Amino acid sequence: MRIPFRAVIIMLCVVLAAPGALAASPIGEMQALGAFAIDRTEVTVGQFRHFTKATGTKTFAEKKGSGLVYGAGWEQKSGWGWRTPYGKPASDNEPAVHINYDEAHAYCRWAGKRLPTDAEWTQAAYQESRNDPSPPFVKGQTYPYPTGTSPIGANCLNDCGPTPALDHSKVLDQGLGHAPAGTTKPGVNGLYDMGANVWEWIDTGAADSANKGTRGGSWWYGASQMRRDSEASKPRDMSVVYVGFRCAKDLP
Ligand SMILES: [Ca+2]
Repeated sequence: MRIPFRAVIIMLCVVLAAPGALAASPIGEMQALGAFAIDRTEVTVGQFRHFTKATGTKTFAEKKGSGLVYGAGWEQKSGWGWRTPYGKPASDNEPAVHINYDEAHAYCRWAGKRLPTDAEWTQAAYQESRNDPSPPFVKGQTYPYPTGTSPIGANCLNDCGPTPALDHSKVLDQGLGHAPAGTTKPGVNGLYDMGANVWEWIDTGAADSANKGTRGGSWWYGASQMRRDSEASKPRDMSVVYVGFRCAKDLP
């Protein structure tokens, strides 16, 4: 079948106008939740690679040549960054980490999105809003964990049952490391890894605030960090092996 030249130009313009479309999530893009939608998975290495190529971005951790992990206090690990989270190249479906707040913010803006607010993130994580949720979830119900009534199925430290985590324990003082995005059990609102895997930057405080919020805990922590009352914040310029992000956007 021949495609008219004009149609090709129109299709090309649509793609170029929506850069986020070039970086589709591995299991479909976003979940609508009323007035906003949120990414179903943490932003991946493959998605972040599209962003760096399109914008020429070099992250703070890349410029410094190292990223942080907590061992005997904070430790700088040479050669750790979003391409090489534990010192070796990551697959495209792994969560992008060693990304600081402003870099996460810039990615979401490039993708036509933004970082979620704390209210949006917590609604998405703990309150089932789908009209026809998959069992055992019930519309309107609020859950103690993003995985539901129990933390089982998340990639956390010790409390969450079997995990699809990639085993990087040889280079860590604690824990196994992250799992590829979207490979743990889907939770409230069909979202993956809102509890644990990697902490997620959220848009909190004043625009110029030195510290920004993170939510959900990570593979380095037990299930208590996955709960709603577990609020945390970090310096906005911090690039850490267990901190990543996902994006949200307004719906018309
Ligand atoms: Ca997470």
